[in-house]
Amino acid sequence: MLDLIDQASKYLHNTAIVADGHTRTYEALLQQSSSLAALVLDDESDLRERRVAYMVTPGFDYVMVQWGIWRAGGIAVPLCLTHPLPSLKYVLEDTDASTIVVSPQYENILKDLAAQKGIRLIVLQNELAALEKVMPSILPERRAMILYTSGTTSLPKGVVTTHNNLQAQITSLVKAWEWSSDDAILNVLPLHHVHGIVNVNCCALYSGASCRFLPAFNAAAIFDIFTRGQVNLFMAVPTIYYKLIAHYESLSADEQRNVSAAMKKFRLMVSGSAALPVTIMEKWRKISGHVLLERYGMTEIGMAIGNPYDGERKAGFVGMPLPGVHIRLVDDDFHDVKMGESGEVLVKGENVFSEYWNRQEETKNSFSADGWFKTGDVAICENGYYRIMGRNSIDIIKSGGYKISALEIEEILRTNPRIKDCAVVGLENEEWGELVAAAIVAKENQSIDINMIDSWMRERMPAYRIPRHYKVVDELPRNTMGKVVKNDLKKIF
Ligand code: MCA
Ligand code: AMP
Repeated sequence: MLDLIDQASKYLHNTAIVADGHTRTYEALLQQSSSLAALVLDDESDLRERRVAYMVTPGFDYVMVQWGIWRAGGIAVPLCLTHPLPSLKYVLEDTDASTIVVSPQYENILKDLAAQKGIRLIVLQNELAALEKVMPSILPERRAMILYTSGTTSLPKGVVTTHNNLQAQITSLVKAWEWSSDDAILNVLPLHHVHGIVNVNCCALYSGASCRFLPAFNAAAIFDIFTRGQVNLFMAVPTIYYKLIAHYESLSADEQRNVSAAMKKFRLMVSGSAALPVTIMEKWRKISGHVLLERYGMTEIGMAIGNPYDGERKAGFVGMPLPGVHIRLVDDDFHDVKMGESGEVLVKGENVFSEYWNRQEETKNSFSADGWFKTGDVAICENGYYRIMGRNSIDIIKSGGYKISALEIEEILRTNPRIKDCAVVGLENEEWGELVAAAIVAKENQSIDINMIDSWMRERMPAYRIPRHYKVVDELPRNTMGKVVKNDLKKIF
């Protein structure tokens, strides 16, 4: 997103990143990302959209690598830091990555795989030596990033955004939420999804603001940063607000007073990635003095709808279309529904992604004939405010803010030699939004040990996708067509 990088020269001496006790300026980001670009380019002049994957801890190096890949003309593919090897392998193979950049602690995880596949592995050491190289000129239509999202297919799809898409996603939020160079935000979100990458990192850095990182989510460390007055903005998923409230309730009265007083000075607090329960919104208002700004987005479109920065933020609603984003609600025949009726959310605008990586057919099917992206989410609009009612597909689960495909988990479970059949559903849960649950039918003469299945799954999937409830059943509830009736299945848990 080269405009983002051009912007940095306006704020050379501002603090860009604070992480691991180090403070780094925009000047350092420009200088080091240029060296990284020269390093990945090697003897070439332009990466020409080659995919560069990176597994780098949140902080200066993460942003430096991302910017370096963009400056060299590559497509940035951030890897999840907690994915087990099979998931990482899938992304590297699907994108056909030519290079992987890693923080030293991830070298051992990827070294053999990289060697096997002939992928160049760059291990970040200390500061990069200054390398001079002329950077390629990059048109905004060029593809910039691939993020993986689970959907209604059994395998995750790579969502491709161009520099232009990212620019539109960032500028829409910078305008709507009045970002400025006086802002300072804390980022505790994973950096392989839009929420952490675009809404927090890119918006902050586009504005000349500073972005502070924690290595992982930790409620006590977050409140510590809040009470030191080090940030004035915070954005998170509902599960994080739930966990922060739980931690707050465990504090002494004095500590609570300190945290509350600090939070009252914030400029803005935002929730998104999953529906914000009204109970969490209300509790948070009591302890922080903030009415959370709830917004709605998706990997394919960035942010689309948000409650107003100035104006009423309605509990249970996600607000109005964000700047530059067009929204329609339609019925099954793609006709606009009447005001107050529910319909599928369609989105158009420069913010909308270009394609699913190497999946032409799925890309085509995800747009209407006249070019509107079909989100699969159902909403109604009342007095100009949109309310998300649910999703078209029961096979998409949202847990901890992560989108999870029930079909993907089923596919893996079915490869277990003891399992004959299975079905996965999401169960409503206050903390996680939904919890993943799996019903399993054993193969004849096989017994199922749930603990064994759990460990077996953990080698194959990240923790957030692991079923939290299992039930061994004789058969799955099916309709007359033989299809599993997932709503009936939910009742047996
Ligand atoms: C982790 N655990 C879970 C789950 N995840 N249990 C049930 N359901 C889950 N989903 C368990 C772990 O197995 C472990 O328990 C314990 O919780 C702690 O695990 P850990 O991985 O350390 O979890 P955490 O660090 O406490 O994570 C909670 C979290 C995380 C911080 C809320 O889930 C998170 O960062 N979520 C944000 C995801 C996000 O950014 N989504 C945006 C994508 P045990 O030891 O027993 O196993 S959506 C997006 O980008 C769109 C565009 C949008 O609209 O924003
Ligand atoms: P992802 O594909 O991981 O980006 O997740 C996008 C999905 O998260 C959307 O399609 C919605 O189903 C859901 N989502 C995001 N924000 C909200 C919100 N504020 N309320 C309800 N659902 C949301």
